[in-house]
Amino acid sequence: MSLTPSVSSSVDLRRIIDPDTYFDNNLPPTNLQWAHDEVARFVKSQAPDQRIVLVTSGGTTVPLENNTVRFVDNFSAGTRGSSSAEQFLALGYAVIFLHREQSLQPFNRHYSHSTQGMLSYLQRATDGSLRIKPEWEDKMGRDLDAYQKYTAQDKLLMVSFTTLSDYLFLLREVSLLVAGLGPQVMFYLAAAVSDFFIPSHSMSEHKIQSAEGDLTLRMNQVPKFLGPLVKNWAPLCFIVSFKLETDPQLLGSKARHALKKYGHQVVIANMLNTRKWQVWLFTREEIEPATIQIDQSDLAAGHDIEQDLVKELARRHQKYIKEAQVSHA
Ligand code: PAZ
Repeated sequence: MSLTPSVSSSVDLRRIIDPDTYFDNNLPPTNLQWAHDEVARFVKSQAPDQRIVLVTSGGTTVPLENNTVRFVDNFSAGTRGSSSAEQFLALGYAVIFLHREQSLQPFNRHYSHSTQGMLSYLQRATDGSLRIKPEWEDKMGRDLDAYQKYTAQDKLLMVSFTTLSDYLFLLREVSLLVAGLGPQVMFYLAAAVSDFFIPSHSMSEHKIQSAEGDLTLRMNQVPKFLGPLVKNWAPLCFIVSFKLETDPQLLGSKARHALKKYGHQVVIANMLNTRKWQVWLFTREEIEPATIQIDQSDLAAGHDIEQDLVKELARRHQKYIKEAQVSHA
């Protein structure tokens, strides 16, 4: 069975992959209005000079059927995003955490996806009560305290997505709500967003039937939303995008190409297999990228590369805010 888009005219096809018309041709997520209200409330509750970061995290799914039984997914667990959110909070940022549902979340991330499961952290005490195992008490206590502190201070807002379409609608909504704050807002776009999708009207309505034989999928290219984000939705904000490759020959040129094409502030380049201990930070101003690297032994001892990466980005963001203030004065 072929899922080749049913539209025959190339004019129609161009309309579908145009970022401006994407939102007219695809359905918004059910939590869009909730997200709008919550983000508006969250932004309003912050002090006027509060630095805010939108962290996107985890992978988008691409449904194959409108009544979705099957979908295309990707590898991202949300490690980068959830760890980075913790680091941003520690540096005083208010964090909007736009994440894939069920992916890793700040502070919870060490326990929720443990290979042994949640129960491996617990034991029965002699009096029959349920206790955290002594070896986990300190770490869990610290994570619990941090999570409760930031939540009580209204510094962490979680918004979830599942599909590519959910993600794009929510990204636009949040961008438009925070854009008015200008330079004090950072976008940290670590989510692994699909490059290909099947437009809603080209998808099989119901579960694809195996009785019809082999399945051939034809997917359209996802419109490049970094362009509208940088130019129209949040032109004054500090925007950090990510570039992931598996072929080292491509990484640098693609990172530079993105900076040139979209004109935003930073591209973080990483390779699939080394992303947890090595990233490169590209800007338009610097000819050579800055390398951020940790020892693999540090990683094993609990030092995440995001500590160094986020610290460096926060430093550059502060400079960006200062420069914007000077040029505004
Ligand atoms: O979620 P994770 O920690 O396993 O992976 C992080 C990442 C590789 C998805 C991120 O660093 C990244 O590069 N995001 C952008 C991917 C892209 O090029 O679309």
